[in-house]
Amino acid sequence: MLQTQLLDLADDVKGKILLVDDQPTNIKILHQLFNKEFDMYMATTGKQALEVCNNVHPDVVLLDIEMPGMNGFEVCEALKSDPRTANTAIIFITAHFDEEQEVKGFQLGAVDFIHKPINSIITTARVQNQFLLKRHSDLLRAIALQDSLTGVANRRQFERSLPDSWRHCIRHHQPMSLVMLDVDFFKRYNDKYGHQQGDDCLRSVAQAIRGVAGRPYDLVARYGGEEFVCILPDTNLDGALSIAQKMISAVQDLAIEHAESTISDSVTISAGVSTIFPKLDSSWEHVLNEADKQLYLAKKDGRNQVKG
Ligand code: GH3
Ligand code: MG
Ligand code: MG
Ligand code: MG
Ligand code: MG
Repeated sequence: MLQTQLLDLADDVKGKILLVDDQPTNIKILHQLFNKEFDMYMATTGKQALEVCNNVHPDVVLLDIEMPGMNGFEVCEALKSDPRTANTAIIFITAHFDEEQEVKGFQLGAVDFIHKPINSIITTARVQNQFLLKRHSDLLRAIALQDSLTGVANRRQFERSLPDSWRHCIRHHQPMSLVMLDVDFFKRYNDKYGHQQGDDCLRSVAQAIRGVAGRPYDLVARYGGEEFVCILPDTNLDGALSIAQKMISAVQDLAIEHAESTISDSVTISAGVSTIFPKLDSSWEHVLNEADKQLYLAKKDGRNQVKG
């Protein structure tokens, strides 16, 4: 997974540009400038722009300010406040220089302004610069926050995400669950099949676990060694137990031979679940310890099961 994600960021993969303007003639001019080099997407309203961003995740958005309904500033604000689209590079297109508007645009998180009438050389240079910056920061983020073996989030990303999910659940008065997962008898697996195959096994297990935690705000991270952790915002204990059980089944369905396991013919995992209604004065270390405790109980009770 990591490989494919990094490949997506390679220079030979086409970037994506979204053009947003209520006047199709403006879109047409910009389209002609970038059409050869980039995959192009178009929107004539703010609402449509948000839909396209959520679906295709463009690298750069060229955004008109004056539009009926949702204007460009509102679109920018919405994109920046959603973690899934917050990294999009937003360049405003304006009819003329207006200092107040530019200050506002930069404060909302835009990276640049382009003024009409469009100068093709300047516009192309600015968009290409922003596109390259975006790609490089995507690459750095992927390296810094992904586990290089399995492609899921690494522990650093887990530690960054946990307070965010915590705050989200406080704000929305929702429970938050954590699932700790650990591969059963993995030392024996390595001893029997070798470290290389052990690594392959961890990759497959990680993908199987991630395949289950599929909602946009769920996070699966490699916590260390053969342990994974999953943050499930807006999820109560029953929901989390059911997700953990699906993860256990998904790993069993991989049917990775494990001749040295005393509980199954194939690789299995155990899971511990902990749920809390986060409060400002409660600590998330407690939830983590509790999930760990439940995982220990699952191991003690025979493995290949969840406790919570
Ligand atoms: P239990 O069912 O109680 O969890 O037993 P276990 O053998 O899985 O647990 P233990 O903690 O004794 O061993 C974990 C093993 O995981 C030891 C270590 O060699 C292996 N391991 C940790 N990280 C990696 C890795 O990145 N690659 C490989 N191949 N093995 C790893
Ligand atoms: Mg307009
Ligand atoms: Mg372990
Ligand atoms: Mg252990
Ligand atoms: Mg283990």
